[in-house]
Amino acid sequence: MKLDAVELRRIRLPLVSPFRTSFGTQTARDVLLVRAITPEAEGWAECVAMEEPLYSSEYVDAAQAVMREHLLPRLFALDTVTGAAVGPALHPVKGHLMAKAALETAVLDAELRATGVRFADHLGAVRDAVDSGVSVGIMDSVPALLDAVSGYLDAGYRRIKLKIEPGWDVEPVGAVREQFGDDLLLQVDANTAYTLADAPHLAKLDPFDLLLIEQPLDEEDVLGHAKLARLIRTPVCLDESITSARIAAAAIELGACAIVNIKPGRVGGYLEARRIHDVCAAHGIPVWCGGMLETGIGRAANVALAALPNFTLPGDTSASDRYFSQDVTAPFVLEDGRLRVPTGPGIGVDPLPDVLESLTASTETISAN
Ligand code: SMG
Ligand code: MG
Repeated sequence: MKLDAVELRRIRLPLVSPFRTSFGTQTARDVLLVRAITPEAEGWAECVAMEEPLYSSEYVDAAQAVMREHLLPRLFALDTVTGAAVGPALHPVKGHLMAKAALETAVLDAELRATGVRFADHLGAVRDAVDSGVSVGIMDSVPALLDAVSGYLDAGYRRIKLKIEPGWDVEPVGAVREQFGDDLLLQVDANTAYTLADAPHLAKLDPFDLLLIEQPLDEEDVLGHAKLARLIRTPVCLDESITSARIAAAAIELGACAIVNIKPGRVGGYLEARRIHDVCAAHGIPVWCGGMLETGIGRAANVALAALPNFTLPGDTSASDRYFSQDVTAPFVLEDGRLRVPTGPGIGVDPLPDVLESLTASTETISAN
């Protein structure tokens, strides 16, 4: 396949409600969509880099710049391009995993559409639908939180994840456990807000029988997570720290995580995400699919990944209306607390042209010659 051109399109979507984490509050998504144009087919992907470098060092303006200046020239230099060839071609460029992931996914989508293969089948999916969890932001009060959780449970979500930070942890988590009972699958995510010195405080979450605590410490503090894991009963899950299969293997050997959150954007693409899935499976470490407030484009690919065998915990694979009143594709909807894996070739969804146009802030097309 020859890569003729790539369109980089920025769209802006308001969120249905503000989403607050330990690192900031979001009210809208500024999304970079990538469209790979080849003679045989077009492929779509979504770059998960956020507007500001607060979740990780990447941010969307930088992702677009590195694609234009450093990544795309390397892809255009290839005589033929395939999804599998993208990673090796971009390897000399350090970092920028979210930008690389989006390019690999767009090329892979074009390739799979051209050959009539589903993304899910290419990855090795074993399920037609995946269990949906929901990530619940930090709220102004415990009653507001209980209200929000109650609404999500009524909608059918199979697992609740509460964002926590110092000052919003033991009390709200205890209140949710108390209100909704012991059967609720409940977990927390700190987005690096604590230090190892907080271990005695985090141990106060032990009685709530959480599925896991996600990324309590700094992304570079893998050893700290291993030490923390010996001081608390709640299983430690890593998100930000896991940027490759190699790091996943090291973190597991160190005892830094009992569970891994896999986000394809964070690790450089779905092919590396699958390698992490495989490394974890080989070590008996369950995984689940994270989320970056994706539109239907990114969500479709995530749902395909979440259908792999070792994704045994519900993911942050929520319905479109969790974040958006109008998605750019046909919306993903909960069916008995699950999302259905798309059935068409490639990622199996297409942007709705009118919606896409109405949300577009800018478009840039970069051609091979
Ligand atoms: O897509 O439902 C989603 C978001 C899930 O909490 C979520 N993501 O650390 O796991 C995480 C966060 C990162 C993004 S927060 C802006
Ligand atoms: Mg997280």
